[in-house]
Amino acid sequence: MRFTALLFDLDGVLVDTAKYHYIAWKALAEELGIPFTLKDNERLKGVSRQRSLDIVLEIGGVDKTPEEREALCTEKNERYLSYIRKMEPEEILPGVREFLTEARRQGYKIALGSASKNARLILDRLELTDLFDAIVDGYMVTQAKPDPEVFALGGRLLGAQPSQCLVFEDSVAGIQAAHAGGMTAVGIGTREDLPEADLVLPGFAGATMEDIEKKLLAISR
Ligand code: B16
Ligand code: MG
Repeated sequence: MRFTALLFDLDGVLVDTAKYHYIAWKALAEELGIPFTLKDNERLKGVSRQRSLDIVLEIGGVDKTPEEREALCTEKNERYLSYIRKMEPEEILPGVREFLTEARRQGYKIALGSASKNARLILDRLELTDLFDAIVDGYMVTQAKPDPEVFALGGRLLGAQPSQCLVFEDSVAGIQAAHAGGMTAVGIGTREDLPEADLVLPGFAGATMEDIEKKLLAISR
């Protein structure tokens, strides 16, 4: 076993919260008279709440004071939370629970590495919290991906060296963060979207760590 620690991004890897972020940002953008599309929403993935608001305001060419920005972030988050509080375990992406359960059984340590300040609430709603040895969320880091901070802290909390850490990520910035931290990155999505990933999987349905380790070993030879 080359890897001892598995680090998971949340949105887009374990669950699709992007759709709730989209509904909440779109409602806010509409109030401000800013057009906001699903394509625009792609730019917010993996990005912090404050930076997401900056992007929305940039799209509309709208300027706001720091106080107004703070209030808008709060408003967006309240709307987002109204959906998150109603999430059900059925919303976990296919194969994720089985993959985490089996990896734990095999002795891998597991951490979350998310930019979201709502990460703990989401894991609780999905009844996934008990499967994690460590949780790093948006409250615990100051630098956003592609800075490696979120994964470096996760690896440390699991007692693993970077070379022993395998990161699962759906965003380009997240893959770059893993690499900047000296870790190996599995992209969840398509090779076209994640060209820098060491390996790409469409999702966790049918995935096993044996298979992933074997494929990564073959590539590194
Ligand atoms: P919150 P991840 C990220 O989660 C989302 O992809 C991103 O769209 C969001 O703005 C960010 O969390 C902050 O979320 O407003 O809940 O603090 O992909 O890093 O798990
Ligand atoms: Mg993500």
